[in-house]
Amino acid sequence: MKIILSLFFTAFFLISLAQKEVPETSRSINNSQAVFETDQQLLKKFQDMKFGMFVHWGPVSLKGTEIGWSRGNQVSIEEYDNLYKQFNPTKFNADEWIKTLKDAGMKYIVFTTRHHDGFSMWPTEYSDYSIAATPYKKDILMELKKACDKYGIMFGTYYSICDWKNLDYPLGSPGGRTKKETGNMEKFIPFIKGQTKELIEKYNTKILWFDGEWEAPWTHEMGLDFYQYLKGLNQHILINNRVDKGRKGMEGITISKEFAGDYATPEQRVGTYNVDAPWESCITICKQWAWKPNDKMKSLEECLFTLLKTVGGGGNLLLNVGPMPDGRIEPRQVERLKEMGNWLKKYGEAIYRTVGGPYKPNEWLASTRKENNIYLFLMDFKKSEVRIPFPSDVKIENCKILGGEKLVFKQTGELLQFELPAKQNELVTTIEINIDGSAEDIETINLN
Ligand code: H79
Repeated sequence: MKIILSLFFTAFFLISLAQKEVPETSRSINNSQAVFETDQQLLKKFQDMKFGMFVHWGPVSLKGTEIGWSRGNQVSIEEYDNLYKQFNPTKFNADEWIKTLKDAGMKYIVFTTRHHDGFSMWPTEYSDYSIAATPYKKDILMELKKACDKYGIMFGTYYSICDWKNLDYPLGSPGGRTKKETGNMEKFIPFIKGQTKELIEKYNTKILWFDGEWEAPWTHEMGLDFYQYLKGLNQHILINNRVDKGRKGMEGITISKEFAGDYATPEQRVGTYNVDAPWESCITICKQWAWKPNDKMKSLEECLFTLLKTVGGGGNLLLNVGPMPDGRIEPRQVERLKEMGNWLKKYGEAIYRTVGGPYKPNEWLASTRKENNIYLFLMDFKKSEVRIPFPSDVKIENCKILGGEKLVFKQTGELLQFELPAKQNELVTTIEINIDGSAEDIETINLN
């Protein structure tokens, strides 16, 4: 019996070796000479873009429930894991998506290549549970990548570290609350390294947006090692802070030297003002990440104010859409995005390539600055007179409605006052203040 068993295990071992060769994984942090740092030029380019599209998509859109989280919850595991057999988004058109994105004034995309449910949205050599096994078959990811190149859009990929389906990953559905006997991180890590290598080398992804790092099987050491491995493949990519364990909850705007990650990722909220370290808020246009029929959609006002408060606070906004099972982005969402784009066409000079502040955003005011200009965004502002603190040692040369009329202003001590023209029929009144000197040198100003 013992002999039979050992023969069986040897055979099993040989078979697993014969499977896809996995990339070298043993680069240890402790004795590694290589310490890879953020590509500052790329980071600057990223921060200048301000506005991107997050896309959460997969076979789960057929059910209209939440991606990953509904597995073993609203949808049984058995049903969830078989949805791919019906996933056939015949109306998917990468060109149309990227045109929609561009018309929205967005400059980059982050697309879910593999969420917590473990389904790969590209034909990967490391798993059979992928887009290649659907009736659709086609490489959605490559089509998106090509459309991004055509329209000058930065291409980025979301990738979940946790995988509640994969037997090598120790936790399972629902929501990582069950344990798998077969869990083995030493087998799992080569799998995620192999997959992300494909994203870097075959799809030339510029952003790796990790998630699912909060679960216990993933450690700080693994995060550091993974970050170094990826930067070793290509130093000119950005990796969010969820590659490591440094995120403190959903706020998490800090990045530190201790933890790996090029920028911070507050989720479903505008990050707290920080113009010294890079961050990006990811926020859904409706309520769910993945498509849900008749999901409550945010108003233009809400979308626009969210963008202004985010950019005014020093961050980027990654606004999420969940495409439908037929491959289209929902028309009402496309319409909302177009409205954002129309506003940005008019006022984009006060958004792109700016720095947040000097005012810490509040409910009615956000601000940005560039060279010798300060831009103020008055949101839902009902009064005709603006009175705000302003440094007395900074000389104002000019004050006007952006793209419009000049305003008469009064600067007394630490106070700036000006009257607004009678009729303000835009959601936002955008003011441009020219100063004598660099606006970026002004200290942060707190509003009451
Ligand atoms: O991919 C998106 C989410 O699935 C993932 N991160 C973003 C980018 C995410 N990770 N953690 N969370 C979301 C927070 C978890 C929130 C939950 Fe829920 C509350 C899980 C279950 C209840 C949100 C609401 C998800 C399902 C219902």
